[in-house]
Amino acid sequence: MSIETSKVGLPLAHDSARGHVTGAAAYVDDRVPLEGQFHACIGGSAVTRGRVTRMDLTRVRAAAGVVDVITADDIPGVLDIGPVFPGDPLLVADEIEYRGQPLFAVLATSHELARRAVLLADIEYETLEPVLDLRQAMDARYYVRPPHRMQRGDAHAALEKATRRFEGELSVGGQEHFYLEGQASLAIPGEDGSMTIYTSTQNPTEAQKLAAAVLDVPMHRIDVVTRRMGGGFGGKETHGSPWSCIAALFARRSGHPVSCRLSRRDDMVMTGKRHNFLNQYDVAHDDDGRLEAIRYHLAGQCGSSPDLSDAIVDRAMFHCDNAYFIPDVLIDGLRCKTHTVSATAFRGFGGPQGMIAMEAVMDEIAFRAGKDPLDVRRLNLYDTNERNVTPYHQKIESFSLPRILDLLEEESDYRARRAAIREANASSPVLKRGIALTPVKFGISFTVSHLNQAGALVHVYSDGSIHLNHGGTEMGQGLMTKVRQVVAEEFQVSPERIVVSATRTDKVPNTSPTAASSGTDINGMAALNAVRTIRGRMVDFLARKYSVDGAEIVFQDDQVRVGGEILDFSRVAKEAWLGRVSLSATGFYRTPKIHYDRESASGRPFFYFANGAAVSEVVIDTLTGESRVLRVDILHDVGRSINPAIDIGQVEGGFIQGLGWLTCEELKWDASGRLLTDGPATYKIPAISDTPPVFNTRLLEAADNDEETIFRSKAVGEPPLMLAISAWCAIRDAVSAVSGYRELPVLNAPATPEEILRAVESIRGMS
Ligand code: MTE
Ligand code: QUE
Ligand code: MOS
Repeated sequence: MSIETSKVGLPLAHDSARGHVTGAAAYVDDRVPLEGQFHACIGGSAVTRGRVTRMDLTRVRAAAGVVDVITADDIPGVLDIGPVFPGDPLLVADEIEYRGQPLFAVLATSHELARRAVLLADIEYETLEPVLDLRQAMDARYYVRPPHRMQRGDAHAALEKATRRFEGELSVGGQEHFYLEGQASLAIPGEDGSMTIYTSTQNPTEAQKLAAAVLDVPMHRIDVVTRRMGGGFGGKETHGSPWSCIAALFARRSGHPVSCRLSRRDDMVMTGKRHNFLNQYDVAHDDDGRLEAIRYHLAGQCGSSPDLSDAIVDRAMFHCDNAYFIPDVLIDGLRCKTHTVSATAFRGFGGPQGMIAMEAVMDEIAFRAGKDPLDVRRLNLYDTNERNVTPYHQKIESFSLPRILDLLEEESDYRARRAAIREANASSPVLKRGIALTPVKFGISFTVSHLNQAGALVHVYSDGSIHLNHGGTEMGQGLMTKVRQVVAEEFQVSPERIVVSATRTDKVPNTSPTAASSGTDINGMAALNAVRTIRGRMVDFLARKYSVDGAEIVFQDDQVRVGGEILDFSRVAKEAWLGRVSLSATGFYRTPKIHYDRESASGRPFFYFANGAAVSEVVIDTLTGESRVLRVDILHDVGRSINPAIDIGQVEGGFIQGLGWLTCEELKWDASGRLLTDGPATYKIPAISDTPPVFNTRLLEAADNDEETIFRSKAVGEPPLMLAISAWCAIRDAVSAVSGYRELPVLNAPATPEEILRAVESIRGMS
């Protein structure tokens, strides 16, 4: 493969980039309303925990424009749409478990009229005492799922005989997805009980399966179509399905097309967020700052139902080592139940919540050992020889972090800047600066093995144009662009020749959610597999027709060289068609090498690891608690990048989203369980002005993947979010400066101005 003809590695623009900025890229709710289209709106509970004793919907039914009203009794099929375990009734039939939980749904001639009608419900409740606090749930052992343990060695014994030992606790906040496009679905009834559902989901197969279950029809009656989402971030993995099910139900009952899109407030109240965690650790280390043992307690607040919490708390447990070898380790993961909306997937899937605990531990060890935190991090880093076994017994076989840390330390001028900051802080009483360099090691693969599969469908038309379809969904991350480059590469044609169409369950069935950063890895491989089938047929055909050896047939520059002749790719397509060669193929991929036994918590859950590191420099105002990020340097390993422009976009976007999680985004519920932060006025996501004024993002050069991934690239979607932990560590470093570095304060996440001020006050005067 010559460099000139390589399609992978090109910084192509996102294939909807123009559409995104001009508005031509259509989202579900942008469709021109169909003739007779109705609109659904959901009525939620006004109490946090309890039961309905009387529900009078007479006034709702009589309201202007109302066509239909349904409750749990009107669901013909399955009521509980919990994705893995039960616990998620589509409409409450029994106990109410959180404020805003859907009780009934209204169908009206317009969105506005449906919303107005919902307000007219007359409902009486019997209330029960809710559990709202994570610590309270933890103490009461109130769980949505049983605890789970991982261990290697004997942490208890190692801790007992340790000379240097400390305990600590870190509270880590949740996060609202705040996708620009909220949850939206449109169900269009067809012939013979069939239904087509256009929906903003990361998981079309799940939407199909659940609509079928709720309507009590086989899956083949439901087609789900997803062209793109205006952001998903994990919030549309399972939490898009209730709304497509409601739309499908009403569409079935009315025979009309039905749109169900949530208002921003309903979206924030009724759909799940990132799990907040309470992390406790008991740590032993030696005089040099080398870890000896850790005992972790990681408690995730799961809300009212299991949803994906088993896998999410597992992923927190899988990442509480981050990049460091722990000789003896014991990890308990708790899935605590509270009467709040069920927490769900969010970029990193529990990984960030586990990883930040380890980075807090690293800083504390450095503080106690009197060393630069970077030296302690390096000292504890995994290697590929002996200090290479994770708490789940997977060996680190290949590790780019030592090289990344060397390069980044040098390029960011870390040492000199740390010294300069210390010096400057000594003479700056109000403003204090801080700096931190933190690594990320993130396991790639769904830890639930069966999800690591993908399918694709490729057609070559007789004019040489190519149609590509696969099971992954586009949420802005550039998946379609990258898989298109894969197909272009394998056919050696220009990407413009290829069109990627909407993800559809009737084209590629039984797909996994687009999640775990594996979209390109698995769908790219499935597409490659399909292309190889078609290419193989073309080669066989040309070899016969032109009496040449297959080895003499070369695809290059939108052409095919057949012995001495050069044919245009479109001519080959046409000749193959005339020769009655099938130019359509499915492709399939299953990730190799992975296995995991959850019972013994050991195996090789991850095909490989994605790595990166960041240096953040911050300044805090010790009188107001405000913070700013002044400079960020990132070096991230995406293996051999398929599209460096898109990958850099993912790294920058992920970092900023992580920065929001750790600094300004704070979810607040009142004492009765009502979400107070239910709109942009009260929930603060990072603004463009929060972009660090110096923001150097680079992909690791000469990077590779030792595993046979798609063109040796590495997944990029989630890992960069955790690079923002460097900013949180830098803020903690800045607070420490208030005590002349004699104290290292507890700093909970998010480090909002209030929390920073609290931490400052806690150590002020201790110098
Ligand atoms: N990038 C954009 N622009 N929008 C998104 O919703 N989701 C993230 C990440 N990057 C997201 C994104 C999450 S949570 C995941 S798991 C991956 O993209 C999914 O896509 P991939 O597997 O194709 O990387
Ligand atoms: C990472 C992920 C997911 C995961 C495991 C990971 C994920 C997801 C599931 C999951 C688990 C069990 C199920 C299911 C999905 O696991 O996104 O339907 O039955 O949905 O390590 O991102
Ligand atoms: Mo991403 S949290 O795996 O959708």
